[in-house]
Amino acid sequence: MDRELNLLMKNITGDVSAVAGWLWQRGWAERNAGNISVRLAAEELPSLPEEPSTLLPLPGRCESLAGFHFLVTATNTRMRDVAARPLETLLLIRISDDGTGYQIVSPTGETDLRPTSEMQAHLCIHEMLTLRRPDHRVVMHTHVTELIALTQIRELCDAQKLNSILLGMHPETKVFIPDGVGFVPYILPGTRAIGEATVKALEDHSAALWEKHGLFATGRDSLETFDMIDILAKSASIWFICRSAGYEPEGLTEKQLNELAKLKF
Ligand code: 2HA
Ligand code: ZN
Repeated sequence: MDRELNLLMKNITGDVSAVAGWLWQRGWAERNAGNISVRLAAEELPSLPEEPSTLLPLPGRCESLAGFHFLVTATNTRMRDVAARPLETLLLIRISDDGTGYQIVSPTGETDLRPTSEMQAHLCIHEMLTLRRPDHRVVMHTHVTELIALTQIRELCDAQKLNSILLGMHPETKVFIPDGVGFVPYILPGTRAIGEATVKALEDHSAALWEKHGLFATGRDSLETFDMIDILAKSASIWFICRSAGYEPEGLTEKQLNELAKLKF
């Protein structure tokens, strides 16, 4: 591999591979569960050699992302392998100038690796983020057991009900995820329809919970995005622990939540 490209890949894959390992260790990434994409900033991409590589079709047109580079987990990749072998499991791609296709920049040469099966959702979300929240460059999807379990309870399948639980279980949740999560009713994964529904849910939230499937979260970097997922999982665990012990958790009061809303970090 070209020396400059190799160095670039080492720099940009470090945090993603660390987080991939944590997702696996936390039990939120069974088999090939989960996927991560990062929109790269121009300054992260020192003049890469213009190697002609095959133009591959994107699942849907996304003109507003034309020319952007993304680091993205390959389909059928295990998070534990992303942690152990990032250069063999992460793709660096460039969206074509007309937004209909992409080229694989790394690895160089012929490769069977292709972007995540949830690429549609990732691209739809990145399109929305570049317009509404351009500092959020990371999109992370993972199967957080505790959060999925909440969506197996029909009466909780509603953003307001989920947030009244999640925000009330621990002060940190209100402080770091003040708007809580959006909710996406069950839709077949890997489709544009679920991508569009997720974009809608993420317009007012930094995370969206897919019914009976998992979480999509966005953030400025991989570590911040992981932290948010971790905090949400903690809240859900506290709720289940109280319920399993036979008690209805009290939750923080309105006054306590209002106080926390004013805290600055
Ligand atoms: O990447 O998690 O939703 C595998 C999945 C699909
Ligand atoms: Zn999934």
